[in-house]
Amino acid sequence: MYKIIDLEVKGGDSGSLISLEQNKNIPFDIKRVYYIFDTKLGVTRGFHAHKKLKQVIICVSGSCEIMLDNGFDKVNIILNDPSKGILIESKIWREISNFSKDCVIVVVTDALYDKDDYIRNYEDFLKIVRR
Ligand code: T46
Repeated sequence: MYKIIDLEVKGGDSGSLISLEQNKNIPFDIKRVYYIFDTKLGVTRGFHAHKKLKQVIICVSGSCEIMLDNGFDKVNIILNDPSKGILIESKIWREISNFSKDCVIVVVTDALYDKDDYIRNYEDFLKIVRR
C-alpha cells in the first residue's frame, strides 16, 4: 500500500540537509513539487485517491497523521521525520489529519496537477479497486 523511503541526511556540524533526486531516492521522474503548511487546527485534508499519480510525501517540519486505504485494508502512519518519505502509488485513498501548528509537508509527484486524476467519491473508489 505504501513504502517508506529512507532519505540520507547530509551535512555536518552546521546542520542537516536532504536532497531529493529523480530516479535516485525518488523512484520516478519528478514533474511537480508542492508543499502544505499552515493547516488549521482540527482540519482533515485529502479524502481522495488518484487514478494514476504517484507521490512521495515528506513531513519536513512538525507532525501529522495519514490514513491510507487500498479498498481492502487501512493503515495509519504518523509522519514526523524529515528523513522518511512515504511512497504512495495510485488508487490509494488518503486522509491526512492531526496537523501540528508547525507541520510542513513536501510532496513530490510524477505528474503535473490534473484535477481529472482525482477520485473524490469513496464509493466510486471502492468500485474501481474492487472490480
Ligand atoms: C494529496 C495530498 C497530500 C493546485 O492548484 N495544484 C496542485 O498541485 C495541488 C496539489 C492543489 N492545487 C489546488 C487545488 C485546490 O484548490 O490547491 C487547492 C488545495 O488542494 P487539495 O484540496 O487537493 O489539497 P489536499 O491537501 O486535500 O490534497 C493534496 C493533493 O491534492 C493530493 O494529491 O495527496 O495533498
